[in-house]
Parts: sequence; structure tokens; C-alpha cells
Amino acid sequence: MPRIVTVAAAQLGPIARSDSRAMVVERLIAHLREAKRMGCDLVVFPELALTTFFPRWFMTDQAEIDSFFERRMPGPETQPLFDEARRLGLGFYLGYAELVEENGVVSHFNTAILVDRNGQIIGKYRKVHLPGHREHEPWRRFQHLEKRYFDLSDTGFPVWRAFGGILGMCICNDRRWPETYRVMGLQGAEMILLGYNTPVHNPPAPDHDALSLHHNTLVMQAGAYQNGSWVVGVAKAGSEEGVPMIAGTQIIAPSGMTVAATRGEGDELAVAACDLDACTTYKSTTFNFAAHRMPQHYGLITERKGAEPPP
Ligand code: CDT
Repeated sequence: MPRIVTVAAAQLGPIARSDSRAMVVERLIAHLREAKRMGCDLVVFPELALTTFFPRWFMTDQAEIDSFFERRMPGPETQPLFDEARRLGLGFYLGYAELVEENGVVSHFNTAILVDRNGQIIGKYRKVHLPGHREHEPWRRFQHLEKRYFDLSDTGFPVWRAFGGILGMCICNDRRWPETYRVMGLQGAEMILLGYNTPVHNPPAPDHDALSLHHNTLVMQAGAYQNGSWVVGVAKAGSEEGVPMIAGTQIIAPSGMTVAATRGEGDELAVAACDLDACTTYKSTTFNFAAHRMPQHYGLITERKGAEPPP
């Protein structure tokens, strides 16, 4: 029996700061319905898919900051998404800002969940690589304050048996780090789901602007090939609150080849029937880890954080 998972990479166009959760959930539900018409099993939404990308603003009022976070999942505003997905028999990946209160301690995470066809949350991942900065940097045209608004992950990179295979999740900046894919690859990941919000312009590196789509594809294709895994990368794209964000939503095969991609910068699906058994030829030959990896030479990867050139 071939293990085919038909996936919709459900790109979103911009979400305005003033857009309500209900408005956004309507758009997500429209994606679910279109994905169902196209024969999909699984729909992948972007990072922080329920709101505008709020880390672009410096805020000090905690109530204002917390207004971008979900205290319950599903909560009253997101329940219709879960209900419709269950009615359609679709699973989904959803990125959102998560506020947790445990024993009087409040934490804020940049989170993604994996929901099965019955509307049950079967996996939760909290973003490991938080980019940007912690303090207000007024010289920037817009901020990237993920280090300020989110706590460090307490999940690492787990994988889950789901949809007939082994699935993993990561979020946006995680995709640029080979360790992300390899930690999941070492657990046999056959499909890695990820959503992103990537401004075209990274203020400290203006000379990268013209390469932002290239870098997006480069890192995801490399992660797929080097681990013999499908990668599904999904953008929130277009000009959001005056900040242009890349699109580049795509589904990448274990060969490293992109097999489906969006064309525009608005709400749009890219769909592919993904054969999980297509991972085997890579996982059992060039990237047969058990046969070819040399971890005794990789110690620096976990021992050292920053580069230390020789004297
Ligand atoms: N959301 C997110 O992680 N975006 C980053 C932008 C980095 S520029 C500070 C990304 O890697 O796409």
C-alpha cells in the first residue's frame, strides 16, 4: 500500500492588525474547504497564523501584547476551525502565539500544533530558534522582537506517528538551521511541516534583500534532501502593515526538488500528493545515517554555541 499524504500548503496573504480572529478563522476555513475539494488529507497554515506578525512593533503594555496570544486552543474563536476540519476529515498544522499559565507562572511561546482528522491535537511544538532582538531598536524601520515576546522552547524537536508516517514540525527561522532537520531526521521524520513570516528586508543585512526567496528555497531543499524527508514550507506573504513579506510557499520532495509552489502573495494553496515511501531511497543510501554518520566527529555541534576561530 503506497503511503500517500495529499498536503495543502495554505499560504495566507497579509493580516491587518485590526483584523479579528473571526475574520482570520473564516479565511482558514475557506482554505480547508478548497483543500477538501482538491482531495487533501492535511493542511499546513503559516506561523502566527491567527494575527498579524506583531513582533514588528515595540510594545510595553502587557495587556496589549497578550491580546495577540491564545490562552486556550481551541478557544471560542478557533473552535469553528477545529469543527470544520473534523467535519471535512482534514488534519492541520497551525502556528499561533500561546500564553500558558502554570502554578502562577505565565509563559509565552511561538507555537505550532498538529491536529488529526478528528480535531484532536496530537502534537505541539514551541519554536526553538527565536530570531531578532530583545530591546527596542528605533533605527529600524520595523522591529523583530521575538526574543522579547517569546520564551525559550521547552519542547525541542519531537516527531509524531501520524497520517501514516512520521511527521515533525518547526517554525520559520528554525528552517535556516541544519540542526533542526537533522534532529528530526534522526527520529526518522518523513515529513517536516513549517510555517513562516519572513520580511523581505532584514534591517541589519540590507544586502540580503534580493536573496530572501533564494535563501528560503535553499534551506528547505537542503533540509529535505539531507534527511530524505518531505518539507512543507508555508508563508504569510505580501505587504502586511507596510512591511513586505516573502511568499515562496512550497512542497519539497525528499530529492530536494520542489514539486508544488504558490504563484502569488495572497491566500493560495499549493497541493501535492506526497508519497512517504519516496523517503526510503534517500534514507537507505546516501543518507543512511546508521551506515555513514560519524558522530564522534560532531561534538562541537552541541558543545560550542558561537564560532571560535583558531588563534
Ligand atoms: N518569523 C521569523 O522567524 N522570521 C525570520 C526573520 C529573520 S530576520 C530577523 C526568518 O528567519 O525568516
